[in-house]
Amino acid sequence: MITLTTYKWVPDFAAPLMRAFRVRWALEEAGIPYTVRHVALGPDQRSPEHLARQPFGQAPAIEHNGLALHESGAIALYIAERSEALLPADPMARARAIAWVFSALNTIENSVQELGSIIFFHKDAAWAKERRPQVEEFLRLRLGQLATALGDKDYLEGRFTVGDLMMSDVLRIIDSTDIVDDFANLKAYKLRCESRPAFQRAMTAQMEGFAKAA
Ligand SMILES: N[C@@H](CCC(=O)N[C@@H](CS)C(=O)NCC(=O)O)C(=O)O
Repeated sequence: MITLTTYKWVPDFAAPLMRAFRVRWALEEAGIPYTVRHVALGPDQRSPEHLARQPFGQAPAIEHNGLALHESGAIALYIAERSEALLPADPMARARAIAWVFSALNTIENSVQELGSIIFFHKDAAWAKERRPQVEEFLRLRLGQLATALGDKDYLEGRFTVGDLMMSDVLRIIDSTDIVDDFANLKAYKLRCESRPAFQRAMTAQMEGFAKAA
C-alpha cells in the first residue's frame, strides 16, 4: 500500500493548493488505494524520519514497498507508470505525456509560482507592486503559448494524461486571479480537468484530511 505524507495543517489559502493534491489526484485516477501520514509544519519537518522521506523537509512524499520518493512530479510519474489511465501504452505517446509534466513543472510553474508568491506573501510590498506587471506579462506570454499548443483539443495530447493532471494543477495556483480566464480554451481545459470525478474525490479527501488531522 502506498503511504502519502502530507501536512497536518496549512493556512486556509494553501489547503486546496498543497502539492499533495497532485499525488492524491493521480492515485484516484489510477484507482490505487493509499494511506496518509500527517506531519506538522515546524520541527517535525526537520526530524530525521521526515528528512529520510523528503530531503528538503517538504511535502508530499510517498513510501511504497521500501521505496521513499519525494518531488510531486516524480511521484506522479511513479503512479502514472502503473496505470494506462495516466500514461498511454504507446512509447511515443508516453514520451509526449511525460514532456508535458516537465513543461508544467519547469516552464509554467516557475512563472505561476512567482506570481503566487507575490499574491500570497508580498502583495502590499513596494517591490512586489513594482514587479507584478512584469511577472504577469511574462506569464501571459507562456499561457498564450500553452493555449496555442492546446488549440481546440480537449487535452494536451488529445486524451487525458498525467501531463494534463500536472498542468491543470499548476494553473490552480493562480485561481485567485482571472489571468487564465483570458485564454478561453485554457479556461475550458482547466474546468474539464477539474470536473473529472477523480479530481473531485481527491479534493474531498484532501480537505477532509486537514479537517480530521487538525
Ligand atoms: N518541488 C516540490 C515542492 C514541494 C513543496 O514546495 N511543498 C510545500 C507544500 S505544497 C512545502 O512543503 N512547503 C514547506 C517548505 O518548503 O518548507 C514538489 O513538487 O514536491
